[in-house]
Amino acid sequence: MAKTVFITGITGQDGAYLAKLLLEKGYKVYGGYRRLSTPNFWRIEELAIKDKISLLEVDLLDSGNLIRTLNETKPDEVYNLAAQSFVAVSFEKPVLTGQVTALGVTNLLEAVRIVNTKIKLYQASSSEMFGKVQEIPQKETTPFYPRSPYAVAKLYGHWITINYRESFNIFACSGILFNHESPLRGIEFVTRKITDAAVRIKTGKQDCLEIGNLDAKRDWGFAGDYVRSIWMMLQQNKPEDFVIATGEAHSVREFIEQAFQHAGFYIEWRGTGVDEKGIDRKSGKVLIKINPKFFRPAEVEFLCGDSSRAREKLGWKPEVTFSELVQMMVQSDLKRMEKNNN
Ligand code: NAP
Ligand code: G4F
Repeated sequence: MAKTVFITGITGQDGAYLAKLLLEKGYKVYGGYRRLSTPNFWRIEELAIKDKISLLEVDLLDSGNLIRTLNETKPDEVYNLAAQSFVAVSFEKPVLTGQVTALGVTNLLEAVRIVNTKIKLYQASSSEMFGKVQEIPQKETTPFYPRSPYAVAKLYGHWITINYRESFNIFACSGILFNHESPLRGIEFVTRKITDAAVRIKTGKQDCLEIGNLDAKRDWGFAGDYVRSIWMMLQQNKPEDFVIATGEAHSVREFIEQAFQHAGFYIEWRGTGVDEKGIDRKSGKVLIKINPKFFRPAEVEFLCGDSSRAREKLGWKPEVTFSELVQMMVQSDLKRMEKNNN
């Protein structure tokens, strides 16, 4: 019989890709979205799956709402992808971030405990929990050192998931996913901000890109590859947590250079610190400027993961390389620009 799944955060990047994967596998998919005055379905529309998903208004902050949802949908698997997921905003809205990203997980675990402890649950943990890294590369046994209210909230979500697994024998596990991007990435995250700007500058719709810390390094993978690992984790015989990463770190600076190259610009860097600028070699125009407003009160300078456990036990590996990812995102933004002309 076809399995049933309930995904929180269906309107987000991972929710859209995971729903597509599970529909292809024959699942009946319920997707939870929070109430907004204008629903935010552009990702599942872009993947042409909106009509195949049963959409439900569900908020992680409302425990009764979650209990009723599980009672009505009777899922075999629940994927908790919903969160206040933007690190920068978590410094401005630390309480909201804690309520959604930390306590929201307990609300959902409680719903599973009350409705049916046979439901398998996936929790979206994050490499941000490694923060000020204690070991290079980071793996499942690396000590955590969170550097933002977001990361602290995710760490709570991580440990409460382990606690419900150990206390109530619930099949609950976490994926500690390193940064993963795609054409469906939110515009506020640095990669999509860069690819969108490269295309806008190319088409004369923007003058330059204002950016924060150029030298932060991340282990960037493709979201389509990462949601495969998420599904694989819930198909195991016993619940276990896994690091998911490519094992390569690249700087924001490198991401800019490659993205702008795909848009036809060769960036040369001049100056230092906040006065550093990225200049188009051909025209001499300043295309990149530093704006300290994008610096974080506490920064995560470097993340690079070791996903050996997932590669051995799940048989997972990433398929899209860093260069392919950058190219894919620029091309998709170019296409969008041509289609919408905005
Ligand atoms: P995303 O695009 O920002 O999506 C987050 C989702 O959470 C959106 O659907 C959002 O709804 C929903 N949401 C926010 N508050 C909610 C609430 N109170 N109740 C119900 N839904 C709520 O994030 P993503 O990149 O897909 O990431 C998925 C999950 O993985 C997140 O938990 C994130 O923290 C975690 N993660 C992401 C990465 C990454 O690199 N992408 C890495 C590690 C972990 P709206 O559309 O209405 O805002
Ligand atoms: O793209 P970012 O905002 O992603 P960040 O903070 O690494 O968080 C993302 O990945 C986490 C996994 O490690 C997820 F858990 C989380 O939900 C989210 O998906 O920033 C990446 C880096 C940072 O060091 C930031 O300071 O880029 C730097 N950066 C430099 N200039 C910028 C900018 N980030 C943004 N968003 N905007 C800038 O202008």
